[in-house]
Amino acid sequence: YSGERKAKAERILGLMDGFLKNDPVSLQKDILEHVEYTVARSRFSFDDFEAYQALSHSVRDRLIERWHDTQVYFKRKDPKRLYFLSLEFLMGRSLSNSVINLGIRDQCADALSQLGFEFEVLAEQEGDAALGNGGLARLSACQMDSLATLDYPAWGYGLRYQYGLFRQVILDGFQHEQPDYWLNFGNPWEIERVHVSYAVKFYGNVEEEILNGEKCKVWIPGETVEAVAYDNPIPGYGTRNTVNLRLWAAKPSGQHDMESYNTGDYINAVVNRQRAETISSVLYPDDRSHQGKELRLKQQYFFVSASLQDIIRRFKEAHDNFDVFPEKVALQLNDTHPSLAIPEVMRVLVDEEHLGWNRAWDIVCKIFSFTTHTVLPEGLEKIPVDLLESLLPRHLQIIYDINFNFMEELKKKIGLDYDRLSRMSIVEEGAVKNIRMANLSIVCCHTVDGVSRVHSELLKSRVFKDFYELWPQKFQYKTNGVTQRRWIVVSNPGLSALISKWLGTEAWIRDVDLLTGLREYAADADLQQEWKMVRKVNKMRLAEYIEAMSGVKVSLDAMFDVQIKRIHEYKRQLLNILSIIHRYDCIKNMEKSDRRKVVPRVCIIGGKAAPGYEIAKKIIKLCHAVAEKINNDTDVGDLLKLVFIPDYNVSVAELVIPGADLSQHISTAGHEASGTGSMKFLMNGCLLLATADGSTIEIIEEIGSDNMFLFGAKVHEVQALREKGPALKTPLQFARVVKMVRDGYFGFEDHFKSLCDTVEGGSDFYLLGSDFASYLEAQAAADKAFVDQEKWTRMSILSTAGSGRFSSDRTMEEYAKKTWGIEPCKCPF
Ligand code: 7GP
Repeated sequence: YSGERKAKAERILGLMDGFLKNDPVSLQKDILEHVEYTVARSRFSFDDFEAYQALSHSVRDRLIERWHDTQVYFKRKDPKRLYFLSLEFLMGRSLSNSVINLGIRDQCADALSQLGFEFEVLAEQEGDAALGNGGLARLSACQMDSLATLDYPAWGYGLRYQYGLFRQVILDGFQHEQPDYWLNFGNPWEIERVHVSYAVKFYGNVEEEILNGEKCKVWIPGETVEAVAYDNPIPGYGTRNTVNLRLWAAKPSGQHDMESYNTGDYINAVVNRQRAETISSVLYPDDRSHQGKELRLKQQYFFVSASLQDIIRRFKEAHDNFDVFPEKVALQLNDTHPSLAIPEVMRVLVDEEHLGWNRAWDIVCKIFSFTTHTVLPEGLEKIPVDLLESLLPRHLQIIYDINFNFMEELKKKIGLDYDRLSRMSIVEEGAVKNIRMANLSIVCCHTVDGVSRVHSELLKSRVFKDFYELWPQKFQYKTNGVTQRRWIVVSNPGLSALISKWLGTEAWIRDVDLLTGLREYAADADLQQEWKMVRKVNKMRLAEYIEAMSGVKVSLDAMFDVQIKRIHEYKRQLLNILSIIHRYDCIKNMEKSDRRKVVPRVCIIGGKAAPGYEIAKKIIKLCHAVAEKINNDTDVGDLLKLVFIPDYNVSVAELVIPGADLSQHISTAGHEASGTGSMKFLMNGCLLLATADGSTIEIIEEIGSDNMFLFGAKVHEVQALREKGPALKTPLQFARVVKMVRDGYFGFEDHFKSLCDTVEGGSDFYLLGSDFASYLEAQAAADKAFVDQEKWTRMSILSTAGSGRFSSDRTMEEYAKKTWGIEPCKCPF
């Protein structure tokens, strides 16, 4: 600064006490101030929740300081920025993660204990921010943590839903959904930006105008809604950099509809305006398909339009020529959900900035990249043309124009191969005409990423084969990763300390490849002893939770066997339950003397089913029915227990994963695009029971197949097995356990009939029957290994040691270099 501004800045600096201090006494003062002035309780009397609020505000103050410094620095340096557009972010809790990344965990704990509070107890007061469904959404959260830690100039953009993913309540074994009004008690981790708001338009019609002698299109919208920004600072670890996750909330527009006010119907006019807020009110709870819902489409456009207005405003503050846009902006589409950004950028550049179609198209082709997260055909979004025409008439025209040009170009390359042309067209003809959002994304993006190697192979050979043949250079993959900060340091502090002790450094928290250093101690008796101790403490914590949630007492000597993830037929929770029935059946039919050889198991299953997904809901009911029978059978006792953990979410995962001995990732090969739960278990030294699917194939390469329990058909075998259909051999044990369910051994036989029908009578699409025998063998191998605790512990240490490749730090570096072309921009203070 110079002149007057400089004098003002100096005066402000003179008034300041420097940055906020992080010693326990300063923290105590800050906490007490927030108790008095923010929470408005007396400093001399406040409870755990109020202490949590005051602590969070003290932490937030520190986040804001760093956030400001980072944003000012980015602005000054003006690097190419990454804008990560995602309709879902599954952040979970923020307190523990923030204090660890800020490096003030111990100071906070000290400060609190002197005030008579315990950090862990306060951390439990926080609810989850569950603004997403499953894998895709938690991946976005992990990636934000890595982007901040690696100093990348990145911004996340999404929607601030008022209701996150529904809460799962189990009544009589059935799933019921209840609203998650997570903002009830306020959210200290966000900053409302009342002045950062944009008008988002819908409906209306398109007119032609003559501007400077040229025809141009003008969209006359029929409805306007305001998007208001809420900023969520994301701190990096071991750096001052703190990036922003900006979430949009819908508010009634400031533009008044004078007509309705003047007609005297004041109340109705206000109520109508208020309806605008519904756009960001609720997250769609289905992670398979959301075909044809107007509100969903509105959500997509709302967040895309607001984000782009924000991005373009920031760009224009520093530049006046759009030709440098691709040097300053990378736009990442997290699946096709934000792909309306493509026609929106075209619309802004052509209709509002008057760049002309070709120049605008040239820019669009350089800025977008797209990652797909599924292989399921129902996961590929389609938008009915009718819907788009009424909601976004100008965007539909633009998509038609993009498609026309694409089809013309394609005809030149492949000739009049009409089948192929119609497969590749962005517009799907038929009884209902649709826009294929994946095709639109592939045509316009410079890179199409898969989330594991095998996923990418399937995209190239099946799902997007035609496109791969046309543009092989567009197709890449970056195997997913998760952040070790949350999934080891936050969730497993015991293991974290142990790793640092044996490696002699905490550097692995930023440089996770250092974990390989554990390999040389894998057989060390001292490490093994300490490793087992840490794991035992985690199991105790989990056992207490299980008892509190389900009333079932479990033995710590049993193998804790966990399958937690969304409930889907392809993820095969049913296969797991059927094998638990088999285990139960075997124990019941065993000589009493043989029972001594049985390895005791606690089978733990958790996950939500999409509200409209009937079969998935029946799987949950079956799990409860089987658990009821087994857990009340005193004859079986501790040899076998089955518990369903209700309302599975990020913070439950943080508790369960460190306490698991074995975890299951048993999707039918070729269906799990990547899988990221497996990586979290691996980092925590939990052994995997898995099929060779998604990223498991790459995990095998890192830790070796003898350190895990593999089974089942391979990706290339699945098709042939399916074609065999009813001729497929299934083992007798399989028929027996399915019959037990059918015959009402667990009650509710009418209810379970359609579930049994999905795996019998030639309709076993997910191949439970044909994989059953090898699944049981893998289960037996796991039992055998568990008996030899020395061997098991060695395998466990080697799992953690081999998990480095599955850090989202590695994934983000690959994206930065190969897809986005961005460089770190480290705030120097
Ligand atoms: C998931 C995939 O099912 C999972 O395999 C992958 O690990 C994860 O994304 C992260 O890439 N997909 C979703 O969660 C999802 O909603 C619909 O996909 C497009």
